[in-house]
Amino acid sequence: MGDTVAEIIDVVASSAPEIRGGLTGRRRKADEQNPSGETQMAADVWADELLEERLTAIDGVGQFASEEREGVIDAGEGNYAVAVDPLDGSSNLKSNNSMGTVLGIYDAELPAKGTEQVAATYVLYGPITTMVVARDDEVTEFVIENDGTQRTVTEDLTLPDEPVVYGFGGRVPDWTDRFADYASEIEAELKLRYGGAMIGDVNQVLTYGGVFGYPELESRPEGKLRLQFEANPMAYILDAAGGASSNGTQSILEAEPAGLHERTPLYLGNEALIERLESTFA
Ligand code: AHM
Ligand code: MG
Repeated sequence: MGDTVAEIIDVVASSAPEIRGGLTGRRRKADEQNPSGETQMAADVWADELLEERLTAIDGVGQFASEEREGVIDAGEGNYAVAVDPLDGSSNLKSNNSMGTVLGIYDAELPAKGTEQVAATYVLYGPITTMVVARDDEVTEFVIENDGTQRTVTEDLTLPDEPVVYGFGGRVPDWTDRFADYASEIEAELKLRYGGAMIGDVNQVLTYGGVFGYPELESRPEGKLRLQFEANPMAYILDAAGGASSNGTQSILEAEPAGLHERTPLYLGNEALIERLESTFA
């Protein structure tokens, strides 16, 4: 049997230049909403269809699920399930800022706990296209060339010990008191870097050390980001890079999923900063 996980990662890498290339003409809104009730961009729908077609064609893939579609697609006999956010941060298309593609590979039927992942990856469409892959507790960063070739830039990527940056989502008046308490401590210590796309914002934390949060909100205690498609893969990557994740009370990877499109507050970064968040919340 071939290496299905490697095949999945290769498909994401080889599709990245095409996804990026197709953004130009797809900055308009689509007429649809995704299952989370958000207006889709034409690029969201297109990237979703492209990845669905290619990933379900892999023999070892049994299930495909995406932030942009309601149910789980049955892809045949394969053992692995893939959960995708085809274009994370697509609201940044209008202002031409960074965005990404996120994917978790689960050795279980979806929805599944984060610990069921065997690998996770994200592509960052920044000034250059990079891809970060976590597998077997090791994180590697690649540059993806225009022809889809992967060139390794950092092997065994780990979070710097000394944290430097932070980025928190949501409107400040909508933050809960306990999150505002934590944020005011962090603001006094670290430097704000926030771009409004989780992939870009977490990639800065992975590069410089620090903390990212899309927190619980007064108006929405469950936060914004989705457990299966966004939180679990990013938590898996940060964990493999020596960092930590939390939903406020426990590791994201240990959270039991209640549904495919379930949202969760998400905090990621250096272990000490995540521990501090949990003790502020306790
Ligand atoms: P998306 O997957 O529909 O693009 O939504 C997720 C994005 C994240 O990238 C980002 O952290 C968050 O939404 C920002 O939300 P907001 O624009 O509400 O601050
Ligand atoms: Mg997203």
